Amino acid sequence: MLAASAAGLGALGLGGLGTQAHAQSSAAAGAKPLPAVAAWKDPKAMIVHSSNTLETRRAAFGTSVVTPTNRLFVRNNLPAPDASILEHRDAWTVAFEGVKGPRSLTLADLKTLGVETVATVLQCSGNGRGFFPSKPSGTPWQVGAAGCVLWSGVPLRTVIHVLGGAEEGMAYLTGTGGEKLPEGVDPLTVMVERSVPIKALDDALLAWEMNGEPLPLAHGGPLRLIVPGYQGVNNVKYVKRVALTREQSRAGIMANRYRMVPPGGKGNPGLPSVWEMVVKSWINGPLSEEGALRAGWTQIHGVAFAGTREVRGVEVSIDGGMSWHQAQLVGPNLGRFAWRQFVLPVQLSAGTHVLVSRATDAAGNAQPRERVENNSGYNNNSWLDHAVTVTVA
Ligand SMILES: Nc1nc2c(c(=O)[nH]1)N[C@H]1C(S)=C(S)[C@@H](COP(=O)(O)O)O[C@H]1N2
Ligand SMILES: [Mo]
Repeated sequence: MLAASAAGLGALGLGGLGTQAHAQSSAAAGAKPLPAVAAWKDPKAMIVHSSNTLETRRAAFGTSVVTPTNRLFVRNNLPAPDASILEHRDAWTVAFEGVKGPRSLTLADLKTLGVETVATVLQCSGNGRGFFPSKPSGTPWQVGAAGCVLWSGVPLRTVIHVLGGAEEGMAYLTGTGGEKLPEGVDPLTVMVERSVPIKALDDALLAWEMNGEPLPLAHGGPLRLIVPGYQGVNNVKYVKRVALTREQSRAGIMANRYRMVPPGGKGNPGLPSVWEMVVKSWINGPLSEEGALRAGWTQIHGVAFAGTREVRGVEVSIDGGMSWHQAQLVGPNLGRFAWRQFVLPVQLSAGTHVLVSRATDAAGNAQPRERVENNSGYNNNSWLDHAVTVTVA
């Protein structure tokens, strides 16, 4: 019986499944070391761009929905605060402003108000920047400045309600990060303070837990503002102030940076900010960069998400986008802010194949073939840029 099934597997060309993982670990051998704040990450799963920028390898996303915390990317604009801020998590204090009863609350206070869990895609707006031929400055992320995370905390709308509700005329929700700012520079040029339209209050969470564990420092512990469906930068870590405001923050990270600046232009508050994420997908396997694949059946798989919208479907092409096949979404569905894994079983013949995926959201928006050119390489959802070329022996 055993012998028969082993022979069957051989006939299916399943002999070489171990090759990829092996080649991956040797590729990581010469890489930069993990920074202290993220020393606990899985080194084989990460690309270390710098001490403040770690990317998940394309081969490391797996086919489950949730991205394990030790494989999730890290992006810090400023060095993370001292680890001592986690010694007394419940004593962490947040100032609430722009409400009828403004005051500070501790994390212990917040924990008495409510608990909810939401799955969201956390993605840096520069994810896919590495595919821009214009080589914008900034980390050349490919696909790995993203992950799907379970966050637990109190809904922000509950806190605002307890504090008497919003003051009249407030248009934005503004979060401020708790980093210690370098001396001798204008705070506005370095502080992490982001504003999002106040409608984000419907879904926003103040989270103290991710993937079932207390928030690690690298991901914003002890407390983080989660704005489901919005680009990573809006999800302020070590949040120390939450304000409902009439205007957007004047901090450089809001006013001039993280804007969709046409090529050659300059950032200014009149240009679109990187807020809601756009429909996007990419293939995570099979990959042949670590050795040729065997001809025969394979399961093409990847991830798809659409910001605040549900993914309606994903099509996959094995000929670079000339013909398309409907992929199957793989469960469980963790809600419209999470990503969906998709799979398409195909038979690949010997030769070179260009695999691409194209997602469509619930409103009918399909992922475009081309990226939108912009100075900083934001919001890249071009299906062509995310193509995977595989060699089959
Ligand atoms: N306080 C604070 N929050 C922050 C940042 C930061 O530097 N400081 N970086 C932002 C950016 S640009 C991204 S992409 C995400 C990255 O989240 P992660 O490091 O948990 O993956 O956090 C956002 N929130
Ligand atoms: Mo980011």
